[in-house]
Amino acid sequence: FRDENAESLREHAARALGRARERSTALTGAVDDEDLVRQHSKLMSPLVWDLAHIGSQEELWLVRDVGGREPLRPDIDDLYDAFQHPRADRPALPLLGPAEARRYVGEVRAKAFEVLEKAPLTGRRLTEAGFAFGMITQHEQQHDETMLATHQLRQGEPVLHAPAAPGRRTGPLPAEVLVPGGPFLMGTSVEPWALDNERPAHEVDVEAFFLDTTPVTNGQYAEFFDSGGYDQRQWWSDAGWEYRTTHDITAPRFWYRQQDGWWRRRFGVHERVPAEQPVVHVSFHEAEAYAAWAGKRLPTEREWEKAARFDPATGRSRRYPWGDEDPGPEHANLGQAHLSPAAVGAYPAGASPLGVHQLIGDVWEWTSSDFSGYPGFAAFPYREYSEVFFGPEYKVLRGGSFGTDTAAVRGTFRNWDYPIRRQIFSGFRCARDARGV
Ligand code: AVJ
Ligand code: FE
Repeated sequence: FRDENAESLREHAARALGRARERSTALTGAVDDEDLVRQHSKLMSPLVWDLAHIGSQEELWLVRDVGGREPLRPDIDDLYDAFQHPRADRPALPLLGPAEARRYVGEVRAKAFEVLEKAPLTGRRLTEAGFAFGMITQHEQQHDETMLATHQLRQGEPVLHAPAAPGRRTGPLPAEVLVPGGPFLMGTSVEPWALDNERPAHEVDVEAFFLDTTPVTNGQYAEFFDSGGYDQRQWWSDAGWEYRTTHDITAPRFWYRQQDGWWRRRFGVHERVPAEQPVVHVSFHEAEAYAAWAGKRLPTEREWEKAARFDPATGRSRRYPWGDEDPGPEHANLGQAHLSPAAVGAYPAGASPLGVHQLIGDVWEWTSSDFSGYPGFAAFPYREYSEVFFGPEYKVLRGGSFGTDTAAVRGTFRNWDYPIRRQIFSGFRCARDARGV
């Protein structure tokens, strides 16, 4: 992929698009048609909406804008415009049925491949290095992760299957790592498929800080619960306490208490909560309360990225904690290879030079930062991708989850959501100041 040769760029884009479509097909093929049109939660779209929306965006951004082709279905643009219809209202729309939606996405994909064969892939930023194809791949993979979250909310027997996530492959790890102070290069101007909000690269100064070696585990989180953390006002922000009390938030989403301890429902399987896996399905507010209880805080986004990318030997920012190499199965728990986070210590080959583990994969990590544009930000190709979300309502999450594809995460990648959300695959790790150390 780093090879600039147009044929290899084309092949890379075609493979990435193909992999995304296999995943969309599997996620929508795992349930019957009735299940596809049903709304499993007010927070989510019916799966059949996500599927046709994937096709609709591909038609708008790739087939029409980049390819200059005639519209296939201009009559349905509005139905699949996420800004026109909130998720809760989507089941009532005159949506394409499952068979029509499948036919539609197939027709759009055939046109997209025609465009791919002819696109110059150099020169204009939309086609350069196959950016538009990269953007469409990432968009589909992001909706695949959203569909995976819908599967998690769905009631009923398990329909998705994957090998169990690996266990620990290290001895005991130190609780924290000291990240040295000083400037580093945040964001990127060169990563070919980086989205507008990751750009441009810019130098930021970060004071020395301690970062947890691994994400906070279920076992650690249960101690917060056991010590009464959910009932103790002092650990919670005003907004967090308001949320905690009005929505009766008493444990991570999908956890329930049995006489012998905590259990959870995970893609239809009922199991004891595994103590060594990172906690998942917690809101920003719960993460923040845990950190306060632990005498720590959440990392800022720049701290997180410095820990993930800074190489102290060279002072350079790298693409991933382990270096510049694309993620392999030895580096990180990504791509729905497993249907849960892996135990802490399961990916020593993915650790950073400073010894921080599992920054990429397993769980999205809440940071304390609001979502905003970097200095010199330029919306591309549309304001609706990132810019309209900038502001204090959204918090940034980093690093990707077990449900994030390798094409849709890197050291610079930024996700965002409301601080109350926890149907996403969200966890966290803690930080603390090292001033005076
Ligand atoms: C980056 C995950 C917040 O799903 O709302 C999908 C990605 N943007 N379609 C989302 C996205 C447009 C976005 N997140
Ligand atoms: Fe979308």
